[in-house]
Amino acid sequence: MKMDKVLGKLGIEKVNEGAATGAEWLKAKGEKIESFSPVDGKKIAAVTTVTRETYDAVIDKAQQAFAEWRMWPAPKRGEVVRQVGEALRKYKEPLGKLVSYEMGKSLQEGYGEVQEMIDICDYAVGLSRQLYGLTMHSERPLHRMYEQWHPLGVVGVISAFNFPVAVWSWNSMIAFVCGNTCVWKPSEKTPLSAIACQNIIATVFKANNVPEGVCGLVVGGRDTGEWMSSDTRVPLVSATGSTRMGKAVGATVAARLGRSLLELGGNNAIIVSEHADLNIALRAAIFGAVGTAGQRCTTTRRLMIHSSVYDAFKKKLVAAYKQLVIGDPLDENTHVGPLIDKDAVAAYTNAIAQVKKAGGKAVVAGGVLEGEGYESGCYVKPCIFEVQNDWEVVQHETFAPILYIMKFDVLQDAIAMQNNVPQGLSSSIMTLNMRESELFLSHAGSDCGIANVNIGTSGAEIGGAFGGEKETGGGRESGSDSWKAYMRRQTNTINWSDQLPLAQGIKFSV
Ligand code: UN1
Repeated sequence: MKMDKVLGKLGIEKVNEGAATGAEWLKAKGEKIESFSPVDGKKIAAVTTVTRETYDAVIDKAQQAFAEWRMWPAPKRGEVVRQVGEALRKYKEPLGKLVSYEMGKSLQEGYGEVQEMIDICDYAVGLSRQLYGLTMHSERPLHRMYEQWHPLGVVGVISAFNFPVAVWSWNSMIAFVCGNTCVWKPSEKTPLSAIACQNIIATVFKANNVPEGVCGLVVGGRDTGEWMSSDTRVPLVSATGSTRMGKAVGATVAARLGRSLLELGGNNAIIVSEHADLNIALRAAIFGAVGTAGQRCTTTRRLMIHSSVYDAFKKKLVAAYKQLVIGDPLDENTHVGPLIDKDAVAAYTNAIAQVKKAGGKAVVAGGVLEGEGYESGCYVKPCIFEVQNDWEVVQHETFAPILYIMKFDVLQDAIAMQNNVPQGLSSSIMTLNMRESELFLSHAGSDCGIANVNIGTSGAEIGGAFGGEKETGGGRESGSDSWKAYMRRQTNTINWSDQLPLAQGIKFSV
């Protein structure tokens, strides 16, 4: 594939300065970071990171722009976002290809990610006419009470490499219709996909005379994230990534009593009941475990299989894993692409060593692939181990295609096992038995933010609220009423009488 052509279509060859206030690119002066493709190990480009000075300039501009942008009627802001969705439809092919090449996910998933951006734009357009508040009855005569939702100001968005563009759009498109301005710090592992998005959105914003500063970009490392977290000019920081990162961001934002919206690690399980449709369970488990090479926060990491179907299901898994094609993600026949970089490969091999040390039995062995097509050193074999849930390594999220399987006899035990991890993002049960599925979905069931029946743990639609409990961070992004996190609620009481009665019947006269 001609990547130069793809980059050209996305305007990357012109601008890679790493800081934009909107359509305007600032001359960044920080260190250069190089973006290497895990697909073939080649350098795609070097991007200049921001210094504190450039970062401050972008935030200042975002603050100034907010004063104007918040006065645009929400449906007018929605109209601009509608046009962003149109532009993304136009650029779906090159942007999907760049995501696939820079991040390493399969081309289908690269396109799927851009589709997720288009979907959230459509959703945000409708939402721009539905930022509803409640009305209440006042206890005082001739008084009226209601609540309004107002924008917050500058929203900082910190995103991870694994969904280099979609997660930004979930946050930003909703934040925009709510009247906020956004400054995005993308993962330093995928800066080019971010620059491509900035170019696309800036063109649409410029054509609509959106004030410069509504959509900013700061490419940088951990220090940039720290500046954002401690910056009182940024009332909300929405961060997606590892639990370690989220704890640092959450603590720093909390120290200044700011707001954070955290979407962190998962340790997602599927329960395969004795009443499961095993063919559906198999497909869901495999896509969940090896899709995106195990690098989704919703990746299926654990399977609890009922003892009566355990051997049969294990056999099916082994047979299916043998069919997996591992290789160039831009080739449509490939199922599993590379991991993001060699550090991720080291984490994978390290986790396997720990599993083995703990006594885990390999059902499908792992290993790093070498030879033709695997020169980048980032390709690994998806593997399966029989383990126990309470092992340290099983309790942690390793961002790689390692699937842990366990046996159970009683559904309640499987639910307890599934809940007995520090994370609480996604979960599912495979069963055709209504009593089992209702138990799983009940308050005595899954403790996760997402609980599914007869579909896997990954691949959520944008219409629902996305996020989870415990070490997953508690935040909700995307659909349902997640928009409320990007706004501040104001309660208003209006007196249209000629008296001043006090609430609670208090008498006070002077
Ligand atoms: C993530 O991995 O950070 O549900 C997000 C899914 C995708 C989003 C994953 N829609 O798997």
